[in-house]
Amino acid sequence: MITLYDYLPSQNAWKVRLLLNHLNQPYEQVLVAIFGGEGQAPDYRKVSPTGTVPAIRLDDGRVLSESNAILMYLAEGTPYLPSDAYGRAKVYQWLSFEQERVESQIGALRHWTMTGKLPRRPEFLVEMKRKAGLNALATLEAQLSDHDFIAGEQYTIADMSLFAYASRTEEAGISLAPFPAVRAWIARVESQAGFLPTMHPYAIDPLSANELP
Ligand SMILES: N[C@@H](CCC(=O)N[C@@H](CS)C(=O)NCC(=O)O)C(=O)O
Repeated sequence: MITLYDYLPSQNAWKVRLLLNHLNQPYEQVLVAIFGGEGQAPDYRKVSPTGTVPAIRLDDGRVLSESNAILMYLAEGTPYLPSDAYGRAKVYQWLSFEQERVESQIGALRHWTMTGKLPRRPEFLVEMKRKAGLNALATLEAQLSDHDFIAGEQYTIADMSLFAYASRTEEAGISLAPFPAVRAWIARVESQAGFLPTMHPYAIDPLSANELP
């Protein structure tokens, strides 16, 4: 059975929980107190070089980190990752977009907003992230106006990855009202068999008010 190194409010980790749920694959969960410094412990850095969650350990002891790399690995041979080179590359295109334009912008804003750190951040930085988040949503809106799912007509790990933060923009202080195609896509993703509705607020972790080590 695989082990998932997890932190419940992490939407990066939720992506992996979602795919495991779709695949009906059992796993052992090990919680990592990232705000308590456990991510930076030398033993955990051997599992995840950056000290972040999610990470997985396979039955044979091999480890893998970075949410999208884990999705690629676990989706291999399933309907959630195309088998042809172009289809896979298209999924990878949107996974790269997710990391650069969504996770690191909307994800950061959501973290700062939900844990009360926003007022401690420089105003220009918050404004940059908000603008970048809105630009990312406009890109998604254009793509989803022509396609049911982000990489084409098939629900893939690109949708799972993007959903993690693009569906939580209100928690980052960004309204989805101007993005009807994104809202319709959110409803389509939520209606997929095996969708995982449970997500956790940072408030469940009293340590989350701390800065990350
Ligand atoms: N690019 C990474 C980002 C992972 C990440 O930043 N995870 C956060 C939780 S959402 C974390 O573990 N942060 C702890 C830290 O940065 O020390 C991924 O997609 O997995």
